[in-house]
Amino acid sequence: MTIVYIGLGSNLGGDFASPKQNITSAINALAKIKSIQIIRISSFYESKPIGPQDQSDYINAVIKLKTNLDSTKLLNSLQTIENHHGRIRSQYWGPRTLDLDILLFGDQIIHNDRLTIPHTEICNRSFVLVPLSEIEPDCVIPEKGIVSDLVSNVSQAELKVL
Ligand code: 5RU
Ligand code: CA
Ligand code: CA
Repeated sequence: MTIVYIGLGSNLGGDFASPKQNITSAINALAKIKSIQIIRISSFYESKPIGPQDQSDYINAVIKLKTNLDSTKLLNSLQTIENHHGRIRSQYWGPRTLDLDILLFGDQIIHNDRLTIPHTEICNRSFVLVPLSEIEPDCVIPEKGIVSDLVSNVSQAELKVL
């Protein structure tokens, strides 16, 4: 079994859902997969978009799970869930109904066509570090450090707990 941390984000509703409902629905979809057990769920955080700013505010969260899937199979499952939530890839870094990122996959360092783990920007983004440190302050990010130390180096004023 591998311990995995997933970052969730949404800043678009669909016809029937809000960003917050998209995050909740994605967690429920993950919980239904037999080879995945959810261990912890952070609070939901609202923040202004970072990167391209001509889009709506985001809801972000982080979950901890256990799985016997390999990283590629887990990625396939995440992308299926993104697609079921109406994810359309139009503009890079543009608005999305659902974004599911593998932040950490055990202690593995993975570089292939589809995955870079640890997620490259994990230590610069408060909307990832703050929820991650809420559920796992002692978490070690390979080659970067301990989450509770990293979080003190990012500005988190703009993050609002829901
Ligand atoms: C450049 C800098 C591009 C930071 C991106 C999210 C970035 C976001 C999100 C918030 C993006 C990638 N802003 N901007 N939450 N994703 N608040 O999940 F993150 S686009
Ligand atoms: Ca992504
Ligand atoms: Ca992302």
